[in-house]
Amino acid sequence: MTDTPNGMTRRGLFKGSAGAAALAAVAGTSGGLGLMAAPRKAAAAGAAIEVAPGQLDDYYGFWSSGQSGEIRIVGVPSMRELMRIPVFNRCSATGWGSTNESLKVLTEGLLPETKEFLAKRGRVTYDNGDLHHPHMSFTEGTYDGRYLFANDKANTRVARIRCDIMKTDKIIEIPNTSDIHGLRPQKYPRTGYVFANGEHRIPLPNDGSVLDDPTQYHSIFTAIDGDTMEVAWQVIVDGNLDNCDADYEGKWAFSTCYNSEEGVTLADMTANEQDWVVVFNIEAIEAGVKAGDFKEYKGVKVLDGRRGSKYTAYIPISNSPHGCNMAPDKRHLCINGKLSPTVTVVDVTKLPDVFDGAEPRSAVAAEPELGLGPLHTAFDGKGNAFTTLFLDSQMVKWNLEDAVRAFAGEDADPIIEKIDVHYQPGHNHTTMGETLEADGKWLISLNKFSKDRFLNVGPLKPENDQLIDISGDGMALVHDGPTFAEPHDCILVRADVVNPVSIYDRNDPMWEEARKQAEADGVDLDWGEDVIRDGNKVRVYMSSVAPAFSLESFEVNQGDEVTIYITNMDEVDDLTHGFTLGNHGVAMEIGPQATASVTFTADRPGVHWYYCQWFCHALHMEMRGRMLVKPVA
Ligand code: RUQ
Ligand code: CUA
Repeated sequence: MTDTPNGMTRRGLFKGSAGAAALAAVAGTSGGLGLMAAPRKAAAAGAAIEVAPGQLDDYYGFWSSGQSGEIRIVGVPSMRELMRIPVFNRCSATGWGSTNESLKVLTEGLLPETKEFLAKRGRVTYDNGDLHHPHMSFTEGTYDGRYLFANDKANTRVARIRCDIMKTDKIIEIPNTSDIHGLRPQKYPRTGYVFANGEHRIPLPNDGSVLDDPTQYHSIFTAIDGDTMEVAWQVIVDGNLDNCDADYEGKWAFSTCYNSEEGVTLADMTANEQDWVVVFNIEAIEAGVKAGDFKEYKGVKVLDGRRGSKYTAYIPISNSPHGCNMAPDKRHLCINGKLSPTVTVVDVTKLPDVFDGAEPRSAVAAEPELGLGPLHTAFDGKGNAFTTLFLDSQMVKWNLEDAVRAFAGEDADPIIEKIDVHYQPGHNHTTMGETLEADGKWLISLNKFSKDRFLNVGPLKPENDQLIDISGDGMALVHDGPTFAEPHDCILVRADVVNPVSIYDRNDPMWEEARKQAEADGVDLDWGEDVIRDGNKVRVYMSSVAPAFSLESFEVNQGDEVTIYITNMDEVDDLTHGFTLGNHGVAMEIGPQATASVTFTADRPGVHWYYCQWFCHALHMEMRGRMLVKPVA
């Protein structure tokens, strides 16, 4: 243990109800809560990891990006960033947020009152998102390569990304709750449900009739049907909801609560010595839905899961738990203490007894003291766990069975090794670590601060994602990877599980509306080049084959609402074209064999060039044409 200047042990500071006050005090004297642990030298200098040019990575990493609102695909172990998938953000390159196809995804799932709120401001959707948790769909306890799901904490949404084309295909806003944080797919028998936590408590309904009476605020747990992307049911809970996970038998879902106090200020929220993990009994909830034991709010079946309900159990956990991670041994759920130096291990085989009235803490199988600020835990599939220690800036490797034996009073030390990470780790993740196929090869530490690790780029510094080799007995840090704001979380998926296409299927549902419109206009969407006038609406159809658009010019009148449909008829791997219309704020990607469309008002008389912005050919610069806008006299 390390002594603080005032002589208290640092570990002692975070025990008990004085934790929050102590945190605040330390933050005040050392220039920030995050940086209290002095940087130390890396413990194990591993061999540099090298993936030779042209050699492929073994794993797809799917990285979230927090307030950037997108998902990033990173090759592991090379840590090369391979692609970005726009989700809740706008994208200048691909036109996500301005093409008709993306606007359909970004608008169709919004609640009516949100559409109205935005319309009054001349907007159709939000421009930002806060994407924390990307997770893949499961079949029988492991990834199945169909979809990714992700939350938007900023605007209470959940998105689905198709892994065949790596594009977002559905976004829904979750009613009756506020600020979706924890998100996990059901692991068994399949996804199935996608579980989503409303973190911040709000009144239900939140219509202004209740304002400053926090006793009437609620947090709500939501189950979304991952196939239809509709809300299946919701459960009201006591306290709040932070992170969540699901078991490997399809029986339970779990969420951490750091605000059992149901407070609205920092002091309120950290007052209690204990908070809890709430266990959702899926079978009981489904029976309750069938039996009509719910109230409907905004068309959603909402069940009451507050204490005493048959749908939930509340297991006390030391002050303000955060991460919630189910081990691939199918048995142990790890709840990370945050303000407590412990990880609480719940034995899920004991949960039926708890629902039958056994004392909730009787399900606790271990509670190892690991270090300061445990936030998230990952697994190697060999019985070991890796927990991030935010305040210690360390990764700790420990053994689950030894922790259980120590808790039972046997002479066992679960801690195997600690290494320094740089600095202040949040999430970590192991290869296939949240599945039954956890393979114990690599571990990622997503560090919130990079400080002195890279060239100074100004006051805003990158985060630092570190790669750790866990294939041997110990941990070896092998790579530092700076990242832009702010990869909260990632998953590492074996490459053979993910099989994206290289060329679109002409029948892809993404451009269904364009297909219907072309049919109504009697135009061949594939090869047609037509200008259809429909009142002051003008629809322009053209195809692109390197290095030319099939229309070298078209003419419209000032004030026309113009929709451009472009089909890329190239059938060649990696031959994406673009369409950028000068001085109109219009740009979009058109992948091989895809159709994309964009609508704008042609209000600037004159000649406007459009060009392809994807370097596609030696004559790429010449791949352009003119829009002639005739002034209205
Ligand atoms: S949880 S702060 Cu992923 Cu650590 Cu969002
Ligand atoms: Cu097509 Cu550049």
